[in-house]
Amino acid sequence: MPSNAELRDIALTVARRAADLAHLRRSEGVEIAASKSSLTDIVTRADREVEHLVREAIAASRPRDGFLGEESGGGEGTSGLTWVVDPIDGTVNYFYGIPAYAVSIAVVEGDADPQTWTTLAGAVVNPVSGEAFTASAGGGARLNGRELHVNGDVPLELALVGTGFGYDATIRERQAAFVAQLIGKVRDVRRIGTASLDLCNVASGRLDAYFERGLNPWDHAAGALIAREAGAVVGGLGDLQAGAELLVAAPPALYQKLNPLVQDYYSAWR
Ligand code: LIP
Repeated sequence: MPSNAELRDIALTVARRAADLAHLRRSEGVEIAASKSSLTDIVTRADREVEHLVREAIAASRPRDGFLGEESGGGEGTSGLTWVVDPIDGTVNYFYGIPAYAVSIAVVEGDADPQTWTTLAGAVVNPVSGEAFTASAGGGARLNGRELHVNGDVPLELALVGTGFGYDATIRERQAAFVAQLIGKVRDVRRIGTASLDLCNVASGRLDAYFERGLNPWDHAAGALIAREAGAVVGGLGDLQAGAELLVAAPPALYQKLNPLVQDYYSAWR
């Protein structure tokens, strides 16, 4: 079994190659290939091409590992490891040319289920800025090789909080209703549109906290490890691990202040 650091280095090498391709395709113009859960939930030809590159590169390097990708689905392995990949997280930003999208690659031990997996390593690369966020379990988090640490404690009213919204309009309205309740209690809210970068922003102190309901496993697999290794608490709804039901990430003291507000709202969500 390779070390977590070796797995991190594989994730970073492949993520950088994928980011170069995503950036090139963006410069050539982006076409929508299809829509998924709703008309606004789009997939571009580049999403599919980038995921193919990632899947081929990982298969060459780690042929016995499993794979779970946003666009090409799952593939069982025999090694006990599974690579969890979002080829272009922040697809809408990518389509509009907003420079806040990322290649997110994580490797987990166990089933590809956020409730049971153990994340061993991950990399999140922003193709526009070239920023490469990485982490290995127990090995810390880095941005372009520089160690990352979350912000120190801030009172709730001075916290800059990131969040996001789903592709279903009815769900978006309910998520926005909570933001309307929260926004007067914190410094401000940011909706960047890319969960993996939101989690890296918590890790690097560019956000004090982040929460979102409705994320897919590939959206948060790498970013959650990077945030945790930088000192954040990353939790889910109630006793659940971070996942589709809810993800909350913040330094420990702020987590204790923010999480009860988010739990109160989302625990009543039916
Ligand atoms: C996106 C997430 C983001 C969320 C968006 C979308 P995608 O993932 O990263 O946090 O708010 O609605 O789900 O679809 O771009 O891979």
